[in-house]
Amino acid sequence: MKIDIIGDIHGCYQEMAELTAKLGYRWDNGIPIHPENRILGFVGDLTDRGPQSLKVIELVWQLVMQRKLACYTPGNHCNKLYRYFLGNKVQISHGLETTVAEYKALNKDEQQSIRRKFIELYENAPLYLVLDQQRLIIAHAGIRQDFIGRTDAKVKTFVLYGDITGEKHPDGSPVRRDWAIHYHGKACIVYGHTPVKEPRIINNTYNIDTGAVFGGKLTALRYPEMEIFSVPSTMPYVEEKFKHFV
Ligand SMILES: [Mn+2]
Repeated sequence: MKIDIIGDIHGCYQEMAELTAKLGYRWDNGIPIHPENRILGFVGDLTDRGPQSLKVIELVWQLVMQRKLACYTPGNHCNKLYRYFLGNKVQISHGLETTVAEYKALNKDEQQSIRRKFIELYENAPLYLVLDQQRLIIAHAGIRQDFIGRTDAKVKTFVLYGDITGEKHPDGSPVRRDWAIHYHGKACIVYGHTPVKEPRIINNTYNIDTGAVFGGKLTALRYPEMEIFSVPSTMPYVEEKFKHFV
């Protein structure tokens, strides 16, 4: 299987379009198509904070549900937006406010259309993707080796939020353990969720969330070649959002 896996987009549609062009996809009728049968993969967190979240949903829905040219697994922001669209009471914060503002600016028919598409995309997505005869796993915040194959609540929390301890840093952000340094599995794990300045590659795990929405870059991993492609972000740079590993 030949797949180009794209990190957390968070509404950065323009960067995503540029990145697919850099990867050799040709935009035909508003859809990126690779001349050599490659597909796209999305690690989740399509929306929130960035300028064009709904356009990203529309495109990923078309690629995954209509054209079967991509695979997608949800992130924590996707999960929250899904609950919002179901009518659940969720806090409109941490970037969801931008997606909701875009949504509210639409007319009723457009609202219904994007809401249905996102619900369909989300409900058809696995908690994490197991691809290429289990040699490749795509999980939003990563996955522990012993969780692979499981889909219970504990695993759901892990793949959406990472290895959280329940504690918080002084700035209110959750404390996350560094699961990747303990990973020794054979499968390659591609994930995002924690913005890093450069892709973090350790023990066959690839964090490709290079903070596009915080002014970093949008990154793709070309599999199985394991080549990295990035485009710079147009968003203002927010240094404190990037995690530095020692
Ligand atoms: Mn996330």
